[in-house]
Amino acid sequence: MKINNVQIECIQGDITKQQDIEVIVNAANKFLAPGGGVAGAIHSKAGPELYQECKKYAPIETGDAVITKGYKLPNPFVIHTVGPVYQQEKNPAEKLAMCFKNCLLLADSKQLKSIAFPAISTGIFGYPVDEAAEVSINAVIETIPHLKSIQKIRFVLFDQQTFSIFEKKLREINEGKGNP
Ligand code: AR6
Repeated sequence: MKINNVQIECIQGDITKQQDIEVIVNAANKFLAPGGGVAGAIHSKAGPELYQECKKYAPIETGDAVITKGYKLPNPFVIHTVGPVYQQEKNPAEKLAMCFKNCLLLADSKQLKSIAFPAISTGIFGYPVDEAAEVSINAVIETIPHLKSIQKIRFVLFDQQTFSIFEKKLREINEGKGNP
């Protein structure tokens, strides 16, 4: 799908293996500590220097985003954002949308051209995938008109089910916009 010349795509895969992307997004915790899921995979591949840098910026609030180097990852940069814990947040959709918006604006402010997101909050933080897909894709689409540098936005979905839900949602939204 293309909006204002920005490509949005969904693939099934591992966020730590996106060779052609300048910045990957980490579904972090407030302390920017390694943890499990995406954060565990990113920190173990990047090496211990990543957490050393993260400590300087922690703690951060839900919906906020900070950027670090990528160290041993194939990507020069990582943006860390904290998604909402679905059962604990009063307005999880608003917070999840903030994550996407803040990550995109931060990457854009660093003149980066490509960014990859995981399905933030849909693992340990318990956000239902169907709802998260709708909120996440719409947040990306709404932010695109504010971007100057970003040309490619990729959702990297780990398992087949999450991938199919995101792919279906992206297709529905695209068709709803009158695109073939
Ligand atoms: N690449 C892409 N997606 C992945 C990968 C991977 N390597 N590994 C898991 N996923 P989660 P959250 C998927 O739990 O819900 C951490 O401990 C996973 O299947 O990583 O935002 C942090 O430190 C799911 O669909 O993130 C926080 O404490 C999605 O990525 C907490 O978990 C998000 O799962 C954050 O929880």
